[in-house]
Amino acid sequence: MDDVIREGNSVLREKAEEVALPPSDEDKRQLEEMIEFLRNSQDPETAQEYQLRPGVGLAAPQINLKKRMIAMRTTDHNDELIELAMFNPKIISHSQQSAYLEGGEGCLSVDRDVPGIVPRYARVKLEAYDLDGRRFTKRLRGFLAIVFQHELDHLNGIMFYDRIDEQDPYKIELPPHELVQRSEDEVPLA
Ligand code: NB4
Ligand code: NI
Repeated sequence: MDDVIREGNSVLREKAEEVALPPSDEDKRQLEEMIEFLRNSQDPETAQEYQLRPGVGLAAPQINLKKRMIAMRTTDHNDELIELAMFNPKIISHSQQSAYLEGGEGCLSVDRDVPGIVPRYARVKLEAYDLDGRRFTKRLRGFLAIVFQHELDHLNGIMFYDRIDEQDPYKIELPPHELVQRSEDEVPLA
């Protein structure tokens, strides 16, 4: 069950390939297995049995598949269970505003703590294809938006700690409206 590959495996640094649509039976089975993995990881019984760390998301490269597939399983702000299986997901628009998880991020492919702020978009609108190969769009915010961006990064070979500021891991970006503007008489003449 725990076939999650770890840091150091170059697959985690590669760009995953688009899945041909409609998805093959094998692609569908693999994506379903990713959802199943998350369910097992969140069930104390099976997690114990297979020695799984709990996960709310999984990207195909983490199980050594160079395919653009993402699974998510968590509750939303209304405590409603959200399970999402996506082929070829992408962000079609996003907020200017950023957000981050207060406790930082972890990764099932990283067996160590990496402290620091991982800046993400606060809200995203995504486009993807479901298990039946049907296109859909969805707006995400809060925790779900952050999980999605963590998984999308995996499809592009990006690890969460790539986004932590090396010099100042707890640096908080200023929101755009607080961007400091020079007064006009300070602007150098061309
Ligand atoms: C992906 C997440 C890391 C940060 C924050 C958190 C958990 C993961 C990695 C953003 C995305 C997996 C995929 C959790 C977890 C809170 C909600 C509901 C009930 C247990 C669950 C535990 F498990 N990260 N693990 N890490 N990854 N919260 N929760 N709880 O999921 O590496 O690329 O079930
Ligand atoms: Ni991860």
